[in-house]
Amino acid sequence: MSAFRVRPLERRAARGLALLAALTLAAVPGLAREGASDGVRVAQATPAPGAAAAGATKRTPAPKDAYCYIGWPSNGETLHTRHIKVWFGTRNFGIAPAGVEKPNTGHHHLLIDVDLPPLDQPIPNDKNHLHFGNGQTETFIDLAPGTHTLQLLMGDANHVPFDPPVMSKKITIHVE
Ligand SMILES: [Cu+2]
Repeated sequence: MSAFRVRPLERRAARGLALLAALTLAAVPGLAREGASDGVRVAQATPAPGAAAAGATKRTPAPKDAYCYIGWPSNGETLHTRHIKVWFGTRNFGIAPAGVEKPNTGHHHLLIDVDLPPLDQPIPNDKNHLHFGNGQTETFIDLAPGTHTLQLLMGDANHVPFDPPVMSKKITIHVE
């Protein structure tokens, strides 16, 4: 009587597994795109037991006047190289490695060609979201010719953006 009754059992099972896989990926932000991990600086840290108890979405407070900026390249710059140095600046805020909980400090994340991720979850860890968990303030990235966007977003010890977010303006660059 039902259409499901006549469908072969193994096909239904396969559909069920595919659905389960899709749901699992959807439930873990960042994991779905984690296949391409080139340039990833640190592994996504598992939240500390304390943080887990308080909820994975806990955000660390930050001063309202704290922000980041991209010191190089400049917004609108045309670059004649695909190997690009990027340096990060911070105002009214300090740098600490990932995993270190110290008030008013965090580590940089460079967002390449993406909008801001959800601010109440750990920042994804993939080729569009680079983590600088050792406290680095500069890097080199390789970009294909064309127009690209760059933005900095500071993350706390657990890679979660601050409240309010400590971030830079999104800049646009042209690579030739
Ligand atoms: Cu991070």
